Amino acid sequence: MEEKIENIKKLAIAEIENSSNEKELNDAKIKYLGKKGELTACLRGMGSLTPEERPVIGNLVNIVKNKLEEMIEKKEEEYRKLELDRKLREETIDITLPSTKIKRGSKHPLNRIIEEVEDLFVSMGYDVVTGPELETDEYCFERLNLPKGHPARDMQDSFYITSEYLLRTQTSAVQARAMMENEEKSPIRIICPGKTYRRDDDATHSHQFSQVEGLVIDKDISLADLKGTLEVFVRKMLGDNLQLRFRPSYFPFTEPSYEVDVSCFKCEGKGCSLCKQTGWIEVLGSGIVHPNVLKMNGYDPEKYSGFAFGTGLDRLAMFKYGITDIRLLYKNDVRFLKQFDRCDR
Ligand code: 2NM
Repeated sequence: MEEKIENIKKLAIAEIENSSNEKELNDAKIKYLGKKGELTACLRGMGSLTPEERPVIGNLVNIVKNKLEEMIEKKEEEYRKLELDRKLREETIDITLPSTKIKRGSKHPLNRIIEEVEDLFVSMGYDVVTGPELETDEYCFERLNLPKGHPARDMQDSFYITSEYLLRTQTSAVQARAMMENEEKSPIRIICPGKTYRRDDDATHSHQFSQVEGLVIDKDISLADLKGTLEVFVRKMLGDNLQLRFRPSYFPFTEPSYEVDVSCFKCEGKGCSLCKQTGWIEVLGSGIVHPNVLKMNGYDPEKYSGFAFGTGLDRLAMFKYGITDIRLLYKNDVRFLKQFDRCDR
């Protein structure tokens, strides 16, 4: 019996020492010390021993058991350390590596233009007003003196959602709202920048574009106010020395109406490809607010008069930055947008 135990001890020690991972160690533990283990079997077999032998063998088994347990514990500790080392090595970060660069966005050229326009008009006492892009027929057309049957209402030109709702074709809808919402019917001085929609799509037209429209209503507003204001506006945006030309035109919401041309900022009026050899470039629509528009939005045309104007911000951005395809303004390609960073003053 003693010999058998010594034998088990030798084999167990060898197996524990030769184990190369936690699993092998655990297998050895079960094999020798488990419930059905070889050493446990020795204790069970004590019944067949003489009373004299029992304490001797019992003692021996316990000594061996303690020795093996001690060894296993040491080994387990070793494996735990190895595992911890491995984990630490795996999770090590090299704090001397350069960090990943945070990519900075850049301001969209249209936003640059809008901010510049807003700054100018706010400095002259205007409010900036915005409104919904989904508009009603009432605000987009009816209240702006565009009665049913007017060609500008054509289904072919506008995005109708239902027979009553459409994507606004111009930001003047916001101005009709401002007039209606002004319950005291007090003077108004506003600009309305924003997105507008028409069924058009080529290098110079986008189905979605951006506009800014201005509206001033007060007592004794005249064409002189309109001309002075637009002169300041155009010269601030496109150049101090530019000349303006007011050309009679037609808009349903103004009477009289004018298209405003600016002397070509590329050839200074001599004639070039940009101005199509005319020396002039059309930049704005404008006019004296039609009495019907005042009336329909609650203002007394006997008491008040007003002027209004509108321009495409895309065109303005294209002129100012020399962009030749309007669609570039709506692609949001960072390589395109980045180029305007150097326009920061
Ligand atoms: C333009 C040209 C001419 C305009 C008119 C109005 C309002 F609200 F008074 F009816 N807002 N904007 C207007 C006038 C817009 O854009 C080319």
